[in-house]
Amino acid sequence: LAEKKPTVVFVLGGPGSGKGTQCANIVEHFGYTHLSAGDLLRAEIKSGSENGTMIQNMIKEGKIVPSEVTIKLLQKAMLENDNDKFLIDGFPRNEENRAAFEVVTQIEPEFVLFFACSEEEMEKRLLSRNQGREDDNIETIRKRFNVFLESSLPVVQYYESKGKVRKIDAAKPIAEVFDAVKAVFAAKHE
Ligand code: UP5
Ligand code: MG
Repeated sequence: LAEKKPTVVFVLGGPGSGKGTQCANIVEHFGYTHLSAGDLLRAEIKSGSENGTMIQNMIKEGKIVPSEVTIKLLQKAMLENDNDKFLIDGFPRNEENRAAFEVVTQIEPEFVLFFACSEEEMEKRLLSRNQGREDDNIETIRKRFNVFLESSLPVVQYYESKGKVRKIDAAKPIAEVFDAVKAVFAAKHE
């Protein structure tokens, strides 16, 4: 993977901030491949892998799955894809995730797209999503919010200190959020 030297953009933001929704738009307009760490973990549960039960229990509790597991899935997905630019959605979620990914892959993100949104709005979105996600119930949602504040926001702050964060107001309607996202990617291609 180090030889492939892909371009990576991390897409971060609280649960329900719109990461997946906006990644789909970015893929369409800018030719990235979207890798959602959460989707990869959920696929692992479905495939009946030996880690499946552990992953399922952690997601139900809103906890962060050990980085070896997630990084392996991300690496495999990048190696199996011919594209050289990836959106990594929902990872890294804590300092350990971040540091381990750098050491293992030798990849640093080009920048970090950060979707800022109030908990009130995110809660409303998650409770009305209706996609049958086992973590979209109010008890698990509260846990996810706590983990985000305690463990994931520090990762955003770390990248902020390196000047890599592109912060987006994600509380607006989907099309307006994407206008702001487009401006970030357009600036990159100038
Ligand atoms: N919606 C989206 N944008 C909207 C807008 N602007 N206005 C109004 N509605 C909007 O959107 C959520 C809902 O809101 C949708 O119904 C959408 O239509 C609507 P979505 O785009 O799905 O938001 P997203 O930020 O992707 O929300 P998601 O729930 O996927 O975020 P999480 O970060 O909670 O979930 P993820 O799948 O990344 O992780 C789930 C769990 O997996 C974690 O809690 C953790 O246990 C585990 N995990 C790890 O352990 N390690 C990892 O690296 C990754 C995950
Ligand atoms: Mg998502």
